[in-house]
Amino acid sequence: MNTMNTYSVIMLGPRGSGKTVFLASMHKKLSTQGKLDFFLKVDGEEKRKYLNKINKELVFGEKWPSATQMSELSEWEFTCRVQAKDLLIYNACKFVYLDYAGDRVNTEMGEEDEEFNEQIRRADIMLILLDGQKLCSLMRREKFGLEWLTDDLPNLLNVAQNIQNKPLHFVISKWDIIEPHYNLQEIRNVLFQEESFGNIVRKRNEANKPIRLIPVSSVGKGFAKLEDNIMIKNVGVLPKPFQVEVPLACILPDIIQEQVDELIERIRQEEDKIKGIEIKPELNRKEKLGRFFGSIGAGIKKIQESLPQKYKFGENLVEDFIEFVEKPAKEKEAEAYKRVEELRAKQQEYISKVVDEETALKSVVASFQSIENRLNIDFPESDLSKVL
Ligand SMILES: Nc1nc2c(ncn2[C@@H]2O[C@H](COP(=O)(O)OP(=O)(O)O)[C@@H](O)[C@H]2O)c(=O)[nH]1
Ligand SMILES: [Mg+2]
Repeated sequence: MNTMNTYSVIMLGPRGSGKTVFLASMHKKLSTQGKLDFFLKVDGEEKRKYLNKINKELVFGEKWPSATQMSELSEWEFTCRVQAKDLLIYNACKFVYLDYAGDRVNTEMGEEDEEFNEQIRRADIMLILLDGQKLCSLMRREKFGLEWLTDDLPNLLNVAQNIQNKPLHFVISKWDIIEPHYNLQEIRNVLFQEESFGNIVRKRNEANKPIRLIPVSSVGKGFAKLEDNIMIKNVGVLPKPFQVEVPLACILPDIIQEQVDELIERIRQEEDKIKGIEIKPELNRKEKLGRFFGSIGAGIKKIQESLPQKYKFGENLVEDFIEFVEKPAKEKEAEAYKRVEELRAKQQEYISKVVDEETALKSVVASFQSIENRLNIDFPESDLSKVL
């Protein structure tokens, strides 16, 4: 019997945007036990070998890994694991990435593709890769970039609308190429110039749904350079993957937010119907819980009980989330600094208590929170949830 919690990620990006290299680099960084308290194991010998091969080509090959080798291998299952104090290894949960090859993201794709739509419905989160190389071109108002803005981006956003209320991550690939010239705020401003981007962000802001913009680099600074729009590897430089673990780490914190909010809203509507008490939607989460359950503590307990098994990570977490998410955007960065130590302590406490799958999951969620918190410090512009 396999009861491990599984979360599925639908990953979209046109051909060449960096999906395969990103997965290989994330796998490399997270499959060895390093500074992080958790690690990944890709399911299937063949897939493990494949990712390792891609990574080897990436690091040592004269050329980049070839793009076409793997159309049939589009589903990747990563088991997230923790080594406890007793050195035993426990599984915590599983992430399934569906790599949607670029060709599927085009104007013709849409309602007719039932299988794809079903996969979107079943997914817990959508990850959209924004090609950093194209973004760089766009910043320079070059043809490639403008084409990307007017063709690729609207197509991607078209598909993104179908994910509806689930968390949405825009991951900017090839950040190493952008970073010497532009910062995230500048990139964000340019994206907002595309109306459909602004619209999707606005809609999600109004509905209070998680949305992020996360820069990553599968190779890190100095590994490659762009010459006439061709990506060239510098000789003798080893890759230092940048933030490749961050999108993964933000999945569960964002799912928790979305689930908790959904529950609060459902309770609000029920209370409204049953008792005929009209509860103003603009009350904040804590105020609502207090009104419904007499106290915030009781509300949190109730929320924790009502969450589907797959999203139960402990009362502490629900409370933590409600505390933090209520902070006004301007206070969030300062708050993130304050939370570094607190989260580190929590992480240490949780890892010391790992004795089974359930406690392993709590422990990885605590690690994820630390990583997410670090993102809020390093890139406050990354959070698109309260911008418009
Ligand atoms: N500089 C840089 N180039 C990258 C990075 N990731 C991918 N690339 C380039 O983009 C190409 C396409 O990446 P790939 O993962 O095959 O794209 P996919 O078609 O989306 O799977 C690679 O061959 C590299 O030239 C990165 O992090 N930094
Ligand atoms: Mg690929």
